[in-house]
Amino acid sequence: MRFTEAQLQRIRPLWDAMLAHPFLIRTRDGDLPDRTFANWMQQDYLFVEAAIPFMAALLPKAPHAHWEPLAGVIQALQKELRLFEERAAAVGVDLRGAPASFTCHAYVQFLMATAYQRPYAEAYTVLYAAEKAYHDSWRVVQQGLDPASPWHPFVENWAGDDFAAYVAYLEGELDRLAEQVGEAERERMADLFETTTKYEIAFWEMAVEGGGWPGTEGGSGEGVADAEEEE
Ligand code: MP5
Repeated sequence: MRFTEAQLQRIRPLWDAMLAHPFLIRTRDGDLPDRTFANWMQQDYLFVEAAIPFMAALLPKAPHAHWEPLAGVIQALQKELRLFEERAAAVGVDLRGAPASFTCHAYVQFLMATAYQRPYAEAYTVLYAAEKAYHDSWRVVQQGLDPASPWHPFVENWAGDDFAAYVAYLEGELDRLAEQVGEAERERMADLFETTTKYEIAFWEMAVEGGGWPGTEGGSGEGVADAEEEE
């Protein structure tokens, strides 16, 4: 069985829990408070910004055949930042209005540590898992979100055909890399696949619950903002 297929099968309950997260379901159903969505926008903007140095750190480890595709990803990330900025301006969200949440900070540190400390196949596993997670997650939102919603451009970005083709490409390459390594290395790749999925769940959770740090009061998530909005 292909590596990616085996991993998705192995962690199916975790993957399904991610896809059933209330952030996605409530966004799909048009019933998520705007403040909660804005919280995700602010944090994901910081995440996407940090994904650029992550990709750049992968380049020196990559086979030559991956240079052009990886450079293309960096360009796509720049375009994605413009999408956030355009949407934020349209709905009056200040993308620099909040510091990185504990979860965003931790996830970004995990990305960078993986890129710098781990072999290419392991770091590439994290890239694939994060991109596949976003593709599948936004496809859930796609199955119901009003096309007139201000959030629809995000659906088009991650659930659309171009992104699907990119994820399929990453999947094929990751399966090839996994065939070329030994069993111990494949196990480390499998571990990172699972850890990345857990970070993805934590990210949706943070968007809903707020971006507080241990030892500080709450955050700017639903727990705090909802009370005001829904009164
Ligand atoms: C992605 C993202 C997708 N934007 N945010 C998180 C928390 N996980 C995955 O990555 P990209 O680079 O925006 O396509």
